[in-house]
Amino acid sequence: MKNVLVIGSTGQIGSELTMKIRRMIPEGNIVAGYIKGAEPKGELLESGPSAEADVCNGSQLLEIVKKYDIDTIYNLAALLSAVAEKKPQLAWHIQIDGLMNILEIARENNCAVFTPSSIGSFGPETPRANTPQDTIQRPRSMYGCTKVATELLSDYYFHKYGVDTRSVRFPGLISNVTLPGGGTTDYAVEIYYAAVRGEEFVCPIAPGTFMDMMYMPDALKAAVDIMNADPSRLVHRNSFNIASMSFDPEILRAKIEEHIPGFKMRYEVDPVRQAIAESWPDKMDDSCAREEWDWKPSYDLEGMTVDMIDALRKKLL
Ligand code: AKB
Repeated sequence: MKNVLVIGSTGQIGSELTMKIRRMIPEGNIVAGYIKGAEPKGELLESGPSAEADVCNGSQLLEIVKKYDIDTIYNLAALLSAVAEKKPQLAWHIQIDGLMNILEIARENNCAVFTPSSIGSFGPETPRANTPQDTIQRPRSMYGCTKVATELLSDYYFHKYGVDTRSVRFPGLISNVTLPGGGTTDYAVEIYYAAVRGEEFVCPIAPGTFMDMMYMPDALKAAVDIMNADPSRLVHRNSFNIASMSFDPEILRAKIEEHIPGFKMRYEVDPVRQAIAESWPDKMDDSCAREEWDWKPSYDLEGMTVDMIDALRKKLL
């Protein structure tokens, strides 16, 4: 990995991943790819090259790959689960037609490709506890359908054409730089913003609904480590279960209240998000990632909560 294109560089993951890779490879061309209306600003704009990179525009992507001699593409363009239920055709177009554009460019230009999958690739028939690496994947959401297709297409390009595709199944990601937009797990980010602002939080997910979650620094480490992993050790490719913590809204509320006494939360359950959440694993088994590329998270719920509150106090107050 030397010259990298991050597609979706201004999103929740991209804004932090681009900066991390720029710090890791200061001599490389680390291009912040964006779409119109979501242009990079501030440090992201000033610390390296940026370019309009719409996944649905193959010739635009090809031009960037040639101009910057790109060898690795992080494809972070996606509509998240709740939004994808409102715009299923658009979600398919971005997530699958866009992926095909990227994989074809990667095949012709010898690029490695990371396209994240998600806990959303599982469905109601999947075992919810210690969800195995290789198991039933029959999601009922459009987001899930695109994530299963992403895993299959990425493996197809590896087996048929030798394209170096690798990825992970991200849990819900909690971060303090860029807000997520339109996901089922967004509540676990928004709750911290409300708590630090001293506001009551209205939770769209019902008590007792457990989902896998992860703090952004661990997610970024996974995204980098999987692409740097020794390929001879990889039995799997698309995509690895990775896990670090699992909680329901009550456990999260109680943990935040330990640090912000008096924090209040009430429930207004969103039926679309709740149905999706109930079809997702409680906790994935990530032993294959641990064995094949030494995956190990650093943050638990306590460590993340301390860091989130500290970062948000500096940002918001
Ligand atoms: C979502 O909630 O849609 C995403 C995800 C878990 O993939 N955060």
